[in-house]
Amino acid sequence: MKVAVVGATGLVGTKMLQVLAERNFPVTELVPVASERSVGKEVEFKGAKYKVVSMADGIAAKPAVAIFSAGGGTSLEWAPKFAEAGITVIDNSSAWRMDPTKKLVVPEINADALTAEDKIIANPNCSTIQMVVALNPLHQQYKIKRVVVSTYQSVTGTGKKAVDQLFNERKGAEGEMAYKYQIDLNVIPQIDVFLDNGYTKEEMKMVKETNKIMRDDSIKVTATTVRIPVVGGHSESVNVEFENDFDLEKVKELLSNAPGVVLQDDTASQVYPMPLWAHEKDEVFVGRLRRDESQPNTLNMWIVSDNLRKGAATNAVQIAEYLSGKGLL
Ligand code: 2RA
Repeated sequence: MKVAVVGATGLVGTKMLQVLAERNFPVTELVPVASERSVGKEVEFKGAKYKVVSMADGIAAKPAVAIFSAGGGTSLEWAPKFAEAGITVIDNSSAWRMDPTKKLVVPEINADALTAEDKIIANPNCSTIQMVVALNPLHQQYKIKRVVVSTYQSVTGTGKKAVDQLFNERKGAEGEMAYKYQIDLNVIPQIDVFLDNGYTKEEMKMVKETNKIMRDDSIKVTATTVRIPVVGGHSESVNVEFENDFDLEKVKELLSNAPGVVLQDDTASQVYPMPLWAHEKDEVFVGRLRRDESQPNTLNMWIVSDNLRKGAATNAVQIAEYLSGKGLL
């Protein structure tokens, strides 16, 4: 299958190539696409070098699927052009996520909604993906009423410039700033821009995307999203109130058997999810499971995942795998 990766030279695009290769997605020809200033650069895929082409040449190459990670503006402009040419777009930007005519997909939860007519498919925000993968099996069993989440997000979620800022600061070197403030030895309680309601855009993504992916607008979500000087993945402290009471052992069993989830919950041995361990892994790691003793039917959990993998590249490639497996491409 001919596969285009749009935004192939960025942090997520590079990870897309790595994940496509690792998972042995049946790529017969790779079409790396990027903005004009990257055209002609080379990217590596399965040991071979490929020249980056322009958007127009990417469409002309007629791939079956194009995985976009090129920012919202580019996606708004170009995804419809790819789709009109019959190419299925899986888009990692926020451009189409809340469009009611587009599906927002986490394969473990709602891939069954996909049809051959879906030509632009949205990949959710990283912090939302890892949370819903862990919440969905519990929602099926106990029905979630409300979620209170605080995140501890890796600088890789911002991109290469932010990773460089962190390591420059650590070395004491001058460099460009991705954030308004120093990130090393700091915590920044702002991810993306502030909205009129006082929340950030990232926080409201966690609210709205959760409802859409889990196909249940009755789930109430409130979020505080925070940037920390870490590169391995995003961590989340999640407090979940259920309609029904739960048994903690049964919760552990449900999570152990849930697709894409790894239970890492052995407090006696001080084993719990950490970005250091989640880095370069495709799963969502869950631990620190305990009853919230301050109110009934409420659980505390700690969720960690590599945001560039399950939070971006892996989820997008899994969507492509689903489409390919069902003959929808
Ligand atoms: C972040 N959620 O971590 C974003 C990336 N999509 O900033």
